[in-house]
Amino acid sequence: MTDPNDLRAHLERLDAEGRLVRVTRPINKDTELHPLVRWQFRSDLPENQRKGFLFENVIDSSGKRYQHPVAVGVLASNPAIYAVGMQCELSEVPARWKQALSNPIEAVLVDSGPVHEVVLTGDALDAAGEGLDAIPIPISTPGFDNAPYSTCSHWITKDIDTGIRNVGNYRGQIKGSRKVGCYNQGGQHFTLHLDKCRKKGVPMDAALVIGPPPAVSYAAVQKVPYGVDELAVAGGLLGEPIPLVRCKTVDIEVPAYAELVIEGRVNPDWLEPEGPFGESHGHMHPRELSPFLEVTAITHRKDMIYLSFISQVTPSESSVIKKLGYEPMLLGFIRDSVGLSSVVAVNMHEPMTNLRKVIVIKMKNPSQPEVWRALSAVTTFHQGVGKLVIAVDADIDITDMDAVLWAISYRCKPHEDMQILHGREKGHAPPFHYMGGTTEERVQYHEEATDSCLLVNATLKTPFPPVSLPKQPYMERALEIWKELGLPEVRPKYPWYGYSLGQWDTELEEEAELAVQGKHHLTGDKLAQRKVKV
Ligand SMILES: Cc1cc2nc3c(=O)[nH]c(=O)nc-3n(C[C@H](O)[C@H](O)[C@H](O)COP(=O)(O)O)c2cc1C
Ligand SMILES: [Mn+2]
Repeated sequence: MTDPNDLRAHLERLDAEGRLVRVTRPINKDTELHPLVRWQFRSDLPENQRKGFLFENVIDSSGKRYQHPVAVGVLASNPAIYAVGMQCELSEVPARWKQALSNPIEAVLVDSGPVHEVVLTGDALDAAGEGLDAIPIPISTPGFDNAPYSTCSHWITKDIDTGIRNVGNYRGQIKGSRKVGCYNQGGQHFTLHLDKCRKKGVPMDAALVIGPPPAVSYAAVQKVPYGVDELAVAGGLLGEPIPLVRCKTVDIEVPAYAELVIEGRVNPDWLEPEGPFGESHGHMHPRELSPFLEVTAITHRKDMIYLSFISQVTPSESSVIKKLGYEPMLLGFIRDSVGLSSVVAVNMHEPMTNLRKVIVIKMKNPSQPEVWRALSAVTTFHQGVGKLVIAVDADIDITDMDAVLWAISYRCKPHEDMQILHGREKGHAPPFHYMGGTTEERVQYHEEATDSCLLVNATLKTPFPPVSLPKQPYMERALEIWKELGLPEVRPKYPWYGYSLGQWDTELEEEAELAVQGKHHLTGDKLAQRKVKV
């Protein structure tokens, strides 16, 4: 049973577009699988040539052969793959997000779905090599990670006071045939739900969903406000409701067309060490005390496809998947909530830094107080957002750090145009304390770490001379000749022609015009009239 919005329909679309690599030779999920996909992020392969991977013959270090294939990088190895998953053009993605957030569509309950084709409960979960051990969960960072971790695992829980659902993508450390650790960064909605259960003295029902319709995954990784059900946001992204079925052993509903669901309960009174695990801040995240799920059921499709994200050092699938929703949300916040329509675009810088640290905003004719308000607004969006925030004018290509550094170099005086704000949250980032030691020492990781941020106003404060490149028509004509000559194909890099920045006048304009007409002697004669004795 398939559905046009489910993961396997998406994989077919990727395949049809030549964006899926099927690997049929045996691949060791513990040592080979993620490193192989990693090469497309840690090499000079252009972004648009990255692919999704489907491993059809998965083994492990003990030589075990798994029945089920593993897909990695199929949701967001690059923006084009993300757009396939959203079932729209890449250019339509920001509007889809805007639409989904303002018009979420509630999920609907249905009687049955393929995710219940296989149901394992009770003793069946403990049989050797069955249960969690039958699922080919890869090791993301072989040599550093201490276990296989689920990475594309959407934890569904409910607020016990309101009944409102939350879907958050958090990793799961596979700790035994019936136990999955759950790591939460500060402020995650799963933690808020668990805190409520602890206060009431009740366990928390949870379901870990893997491989639902891609729209659900795109919603599960985005920070939407607390109390907004990410399944309704996913419905908004698709323009139709997500069908749900009731779990077999807990009071949770899950997407009927998911590949796999792990049901269970979290006892709010206990924590266990979890980690280390390779993180998107580009370092190994240390062991911390975290809650864990005690598994009560595993349900999946008969021919389940296991889905994994590739994260760690950015760029990665994790940064691509967040960037495409995060940027429209940050822009919407500054323009609509803060009310600054002079901000016209934002770039959350991705390579190495992950998305939250370095943010460039493009502003159209702002007043200087508007620039400072926009810069500080960025740093209030979410915890840890905006360590280096740079405002530039509308002529700067904010996706090109060379151009941004050009603006900083000439349009910004550090003693006047930079501000350091103190007392900011460090967010999801090192440094961490020593990872060994006793439990008490590890608890120190939870101390409130503070950081600061740097705001950089690199907008023009005064008219500047034009950019020193030939005017647009000359560059365009030259490009035609370039092509005529059969020279290698080039893609323009902005700025590729000169333009005025306010400091130019009609006399200089006329002189340049005379020059291109070969009449520069007229200018020479004119200037001779203005000679002065020194
Ligand atoms: C690949 C990937 C892995 C992630 N892993 C975690 C994780 O282990 N723990 C966590 O707290 N957030 C993790 N996140 C970030 C959360 O998915 C994100 O903050 C989301 O907004 C959480 O949902 P919530 O806002 O409902 O809590 C991950 C994101 C991605 C893309
Ligand atoms: Mn949430």
